[in-house]
Amino acid sequence: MGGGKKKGETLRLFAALDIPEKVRERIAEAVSRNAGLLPQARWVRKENLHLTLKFIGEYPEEKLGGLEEIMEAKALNGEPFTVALKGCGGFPSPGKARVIWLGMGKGEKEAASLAAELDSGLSKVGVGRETRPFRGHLTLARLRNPLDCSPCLASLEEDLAGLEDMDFMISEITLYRSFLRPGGPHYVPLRRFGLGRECGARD
Ligand code: 2AM
Repeated sequence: MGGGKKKGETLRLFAALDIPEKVRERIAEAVSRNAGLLPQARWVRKENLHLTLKFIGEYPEEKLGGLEEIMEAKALNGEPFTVALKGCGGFPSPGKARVIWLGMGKGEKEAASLAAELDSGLSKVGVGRETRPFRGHLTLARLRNPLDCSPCLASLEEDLAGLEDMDFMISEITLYRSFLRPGGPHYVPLRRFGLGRECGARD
């Protein structure tokens, strides 16, 4: 953790829920079997798979302490919950998708409530409010141009049918720094905040 911060710079940040390694592996296997159905897509690398709660965007490094305080308080107010990933879809629609995603069969209500708390809390330290309703999802791939992804979605969904049974506990929120690189984004965890308990670890 740490993310190589320098004084006076802005950091591209987001808050997310991490998923266990065995779930990532299961998803990555299905993606490798199905990616050929959609060669135009940029598939998210295994280590980058996450559930976004709040995209913060560029944020001044010197104000990071205040932002972390709010995240800590919101996490402390929450409690651990179970998540199960289920179903595939496309944003804005499967027929004209720019994003391919995995949905939440369990835990979406809790994730939505955390996202709303972060959205209102972080607005007090200069973070823009979310205008769209929260849709709990894990992005699998992005497309530069909208495309009919229905056949790929059907195949992925069949391949990932057992994923719902691999449910897992979420016990913390992670603050990530994102580095946009030509080969794809690189995400660095800056700090984790325990849900309902104090455990914010930092380098
Ligand atoms: P997504 O999963 O819906 O693509 C890091 O970029 C994370 O922040 C991504 O997972 C992305 O969500 C989310 N995010 C939300 N709004 C964003 C924006 N305007 N630009 C980049 N990422 C955004």
